[in-house]
Amino acid sequence: MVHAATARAHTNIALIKYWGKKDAALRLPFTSSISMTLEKFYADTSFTLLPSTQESEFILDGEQVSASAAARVMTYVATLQQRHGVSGTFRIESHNHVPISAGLASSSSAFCALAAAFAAAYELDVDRTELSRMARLGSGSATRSVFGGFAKWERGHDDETSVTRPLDEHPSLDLSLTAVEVDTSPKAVPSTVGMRRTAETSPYYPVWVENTEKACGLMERAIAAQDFTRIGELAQQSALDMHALTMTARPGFTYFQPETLAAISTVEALNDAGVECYFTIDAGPNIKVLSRAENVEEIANRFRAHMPAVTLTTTSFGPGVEYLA
Ligand code: 2P0
Repeated sequence: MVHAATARAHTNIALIKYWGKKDAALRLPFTSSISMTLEKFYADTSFTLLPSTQESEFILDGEQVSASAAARVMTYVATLQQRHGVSGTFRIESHNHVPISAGLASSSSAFCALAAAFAAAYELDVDRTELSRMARLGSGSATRSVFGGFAKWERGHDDETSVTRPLDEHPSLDLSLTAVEVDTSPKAVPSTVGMRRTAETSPYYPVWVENTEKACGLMERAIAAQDFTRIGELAQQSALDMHALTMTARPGFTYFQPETLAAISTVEALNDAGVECYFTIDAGPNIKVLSRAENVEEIANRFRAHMPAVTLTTTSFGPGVEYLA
């Protein structure tokens, strides 16, 4: 028995977005989604089995997490234990290397690293497909962080078939992502809540599902062709579709802030000036700009001039989940 393991998982950004579950308990999505795993942002998580006299604990960035705040993680581990026929108390120790200032969600890296550390600590015989299934149960987006480069979460139709597969783990494509943080205040509508409301109430939801499945097919082709322009166009459209959809929920809502629109205008101005770039936006007001590496400096300069308050972080493709110990 190994008793302890540490895993590193990188965050990913969806280029074709996941926005809605048809089965909340199993986190089965209505649509497939396609992502890019990011190099600079990751979580390192250790899972250690404890003697039965000790209680389970969760330590995040050096601080003990309160029972109520740790409830989602503890429930998740209990689910994994039950599914894999293992038991015992444990300590989870996680270090998040996702700067708050990047405005990137950390749940994808957090739950992926935890699933991997759990599997190794219990010496479970799981391949990466099975790991993607385990990560999915913690957070939908976490399933895609099992693989590096480009990955596709196939929506499937049940627990067995809703898994992630790599599209290109080591892309040679010249693609940079610049995270533009315009606002760090907490989200008014958490993504789990927002996607549920949208799927349950938007009259346009069936159109979203149909379009997103088509967009996945087109994105797969664009990735295979290493077509930067097509990848950027499709990613931007998927983000716009998702954010348009939230406004059509009942009641409608938006993650956009005035600065989000200013940032979109800045991307448009860059394109007008001949700098080809595209944006994507997750469940928050911050935008991420997709560009070629040679244009990163000019993009940063334009943002600093137009929006001096923003924080910028640039990265590119990251690897899949890996073990540190
Ligand atoms: C995505 N997002 O595809 C989409 C696009 C945000 C916008 O997945 O409820 O933390 O835990 O499955 O994965 C964020 O939601 O949601 C997300 P749950 P998750 O990346």
